[in-house]
Amino acid sequence: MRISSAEVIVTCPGRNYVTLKITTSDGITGLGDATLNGRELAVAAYLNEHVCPLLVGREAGAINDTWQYLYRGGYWRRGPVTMTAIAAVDCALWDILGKSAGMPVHRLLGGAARDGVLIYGHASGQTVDELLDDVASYLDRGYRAVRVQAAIPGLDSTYGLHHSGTGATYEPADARLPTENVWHTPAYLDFVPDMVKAVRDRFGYGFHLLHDVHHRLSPLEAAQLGKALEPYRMFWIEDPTPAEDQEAFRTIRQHTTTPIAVGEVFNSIWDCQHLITNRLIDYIRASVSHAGGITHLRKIFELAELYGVRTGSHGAGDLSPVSFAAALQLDMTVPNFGIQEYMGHLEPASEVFRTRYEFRDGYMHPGDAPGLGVEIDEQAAAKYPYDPKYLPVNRLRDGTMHDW
Ligand code: EZ4
Ligand code: CO
Repeated sequence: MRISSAEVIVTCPGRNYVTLKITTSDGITGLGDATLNGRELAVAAYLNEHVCPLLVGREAGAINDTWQYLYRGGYWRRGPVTMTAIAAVDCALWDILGKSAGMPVHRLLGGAARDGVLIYGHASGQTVDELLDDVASYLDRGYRAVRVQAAIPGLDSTYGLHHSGTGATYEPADARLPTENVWHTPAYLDFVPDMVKAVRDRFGYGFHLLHDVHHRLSPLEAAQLGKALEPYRMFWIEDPTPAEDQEAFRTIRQHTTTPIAVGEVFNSIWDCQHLITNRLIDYIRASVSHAGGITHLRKIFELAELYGVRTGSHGAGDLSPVSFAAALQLDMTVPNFGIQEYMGHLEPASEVFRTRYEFRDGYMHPGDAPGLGVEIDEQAAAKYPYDPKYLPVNRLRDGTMHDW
């Protein structure tokens, strides 16, 4: 079974998504998510210009060789654009293999190691009261794990909040040119422990509680936050510092027992080798679509297993339903699974992507459909043309650029 064509589909049903569709000589199609928020067309061009021509004629089942061919053969290794492109090819080939075998991908990976995938949802509010109402709605719907974010008093804007009143998940890439946010660490550190305390005071400890710091703190500030949150038994704090500096996590580690998750911006095992092998983190957040696909993410997860690090993959709305379906397939199989982020997708995404996964009692179930279990409606996709949008940027009050 050989690859007969590889096409890139760019569409904007609620937000921009880039999807790779590979077709074989037997007429089987496979999908891979190639979306890189704010840099979508770079990956589309990388695929169209430099990868799709290499795929035609290759054996579709040669997933390992194709991965190595694109990674080693490209000479210029790693990086988010390259690794997102390779990921899309990898996921599409797993999808094809599953469909040709008549099995969901998790069975090809050795079979399910659990009954379902624990997910966490995103609760938020412009005020703590609004956040509490949102947490209540997640718990009412059966969620067993909730991420909490609320507007920080004294700052004009805060990342990671739903758009007020719409009830829809937030879309961080919100403007034709990057929105400028202003950040002030003392305001944040003063607020977050009170916010988390309010959640535990109202709802107790019978569910997992998470919070995303979004790379804003220094290691010592992160250590202070972790200590302040210890009484509230967090499942994790996420991305406490920018993680290029892996050794910096030792400082956080030495000062707090609050678990640490990191890695949504990682694109290869080399980004987290030191963090994992030195046991500096508790959860690795790399995703199937930004870290080289199922083949490479499985390698990261297996390294993590050796060192007692569990998985907690990124699953924001800018990873398409194709990515989420692939994540669930892998999550089902790894022994050291921790949790999976599930932010959901803005409509009309469900018109373009037909998914089979189902939410029940706090868990997501990938279903038994062959392959990844997701299809694309190309006619629907064509109705929603690309709409360029950037992620915001962040400055301190004196104008200094800060991490967003
Ligand atoms: O900012 O996916 O945990 N989720 C997040 C996301 C990321 C976006 C970046 O494109 O931090 O909201
Ligand atoms: Co995050």
